Amino acid sequence: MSARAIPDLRQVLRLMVITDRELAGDRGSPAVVEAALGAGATSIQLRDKHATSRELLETALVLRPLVERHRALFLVNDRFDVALAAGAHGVHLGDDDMPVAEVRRAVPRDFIIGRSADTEEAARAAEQDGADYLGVGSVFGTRTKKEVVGEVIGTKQMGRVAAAVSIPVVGIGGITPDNAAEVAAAGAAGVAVISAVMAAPDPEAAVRSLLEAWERGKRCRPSPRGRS
Ligand code: TZP
Ligand code: MG
Repeated sequence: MSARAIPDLRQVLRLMVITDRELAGDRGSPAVVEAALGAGATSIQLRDKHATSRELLETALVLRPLVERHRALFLVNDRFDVALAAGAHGVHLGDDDMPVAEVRRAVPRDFIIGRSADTEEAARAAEQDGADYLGVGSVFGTRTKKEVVGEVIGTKQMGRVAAAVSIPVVGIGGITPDNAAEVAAAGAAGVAVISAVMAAPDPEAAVRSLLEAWERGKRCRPSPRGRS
């Protein structure tokens, strides 16, 4: 059985919290996720580069009912097979994962596929292959993903990527309550964060601050197509 369909993808992409087992520490990812959802996080992406397939599935099965209770979006990083087995709404794929077009052929029609892209060319290709949204970054410097240290694209480039496609774009990398407004103003449909919530001493307060910043930034954005 898969999770209930998501009526408006753009709306639920506003604030994506990506899990990190180490940063959650003794609290555990499910407790931090629960707090984040309670404060209004709109999407949860399960990401654990060290988990076995079985561990990833077990965690996904713990998180799914929490996410569903809050009518949020539930995605699994890297592994569409685990996402399907857990009844998640979709998967987030990067350069090392199965190609979007292959996954699109293997999943039900309403299964959501996200793809990382940091150039207009990569973004257009992902859209053509069937991606439903893009994760674009690293917008700011981050210490959470080792490979991207030094590969910061900034909000201008993120905005150019967003303008190159018609699917929604989520900014990722180094996003905090202090800079989330800038990401909203640059044309993203949402922000994706790891450390800003998973490492926060008070994840609920962090989510509330991110959402406030988001709304502030959105008001500064020219919206020719009337998108929110
Ligand atoms: N992809 C691009 S940057 C990044 C990922 C997974 C890490 C984001 O983590 P943080 O802590 O929100 O900067
Ligand atoms: Mg990946």
